[in-house]
Amino acid sequence: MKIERATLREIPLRLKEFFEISSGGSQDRRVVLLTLEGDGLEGWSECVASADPSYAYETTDTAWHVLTDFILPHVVGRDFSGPDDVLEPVSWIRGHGMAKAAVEMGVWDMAARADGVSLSAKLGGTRAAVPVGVSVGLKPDDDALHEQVAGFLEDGYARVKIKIKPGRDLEMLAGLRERFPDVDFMADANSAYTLDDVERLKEFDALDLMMIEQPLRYDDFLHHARLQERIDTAVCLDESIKSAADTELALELGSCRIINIKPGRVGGLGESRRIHDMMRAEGLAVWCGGMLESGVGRAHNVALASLPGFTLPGDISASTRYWERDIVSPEFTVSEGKMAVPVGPGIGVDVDVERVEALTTRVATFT
Ligand code: OSB
Ligand code: MG
Repeated sequence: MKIERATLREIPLRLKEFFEISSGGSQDRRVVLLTLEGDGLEGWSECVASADPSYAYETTDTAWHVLTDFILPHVVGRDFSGPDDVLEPVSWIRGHGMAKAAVEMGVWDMAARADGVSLSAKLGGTRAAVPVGVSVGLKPDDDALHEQVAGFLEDGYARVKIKIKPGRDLEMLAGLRERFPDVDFMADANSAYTLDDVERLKEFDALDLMMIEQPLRYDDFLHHARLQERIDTAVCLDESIKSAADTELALELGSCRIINIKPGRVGGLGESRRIHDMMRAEGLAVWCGGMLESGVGRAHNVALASLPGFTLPGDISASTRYWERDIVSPEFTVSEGKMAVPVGPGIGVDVDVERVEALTTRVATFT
């Protein structure tokens, strides 16, 4: 294969609602889209970096810089065999997994189209529809939270993830549990706690949560292991896991029982699949996280989530949960807790290229 042309674009997309987590928040997403062309094929992907470095060190601007100054100049025009080796010329670049993942994922789309199969099939997906949940941001008060949760349950989501932080945790979750006794809830702290909070975190055990996601520091494996020893609720790691090697460390130490896999965070779909395989071999569950993607990133996520080990509902919500209007058609929908996996070639949805071009605030092209 060869990438003859790469086009990187940034478009602004406004979420329907401000999305707040313990480490920050956003409403105006700066979406970076990559289009690859070669061998008469096209590949689309999205770089999931956020505008600010509150979730990860990468940002829209660092990703743009690393993609345009270091990655794309080294991969465009070179021969490679597929997604597994396209990034070989830039293996010397440390970190910047979200920037790298954009290229790797675009090549997965190209490779699937080359075979005339869906991205799901190309990855080894086994399911036509995947269970999906929704992630609920921090709300100023319980009334607003209960109202939003009730609405999402009406929409049919299979589980509801609640963002928490000190001051908005135990009592808030207990109120939800009382009002919705049978709902599958989980909590995501985005690193808002320390091991000193273990007594409080232990009290979460009474709430019958599916898991608690990333309670401690974004780079801490040891304390997560100490915490998991002391609480019954399963610890799920998000921010901490940036590679299969991190997964090995977490498994060795017992830092978690569940992993939220985001292909951008771990450097691509190939690494996502390796993490999936490692967890599956241990009999542990994974699920696909989200980064408030447009329909392009969502298409990659839903294809990944069709692999057999993604047994827990992902943060893969309907297009209408995020946007007034998505940039792909058909838009992604949820019915009875599931999202259909596109069956067309590659990502299986059409990008509204005209609208994307009209929205583009900056563009870089490589030939
Ligand atoms: O921690 O999973 C997270 C969004 C941005 C950054 C981090 C996270 C999230 C979400 C949203 O929870 C998931 C989604 O895309 O719906
Ligand atoms: Mg998370």
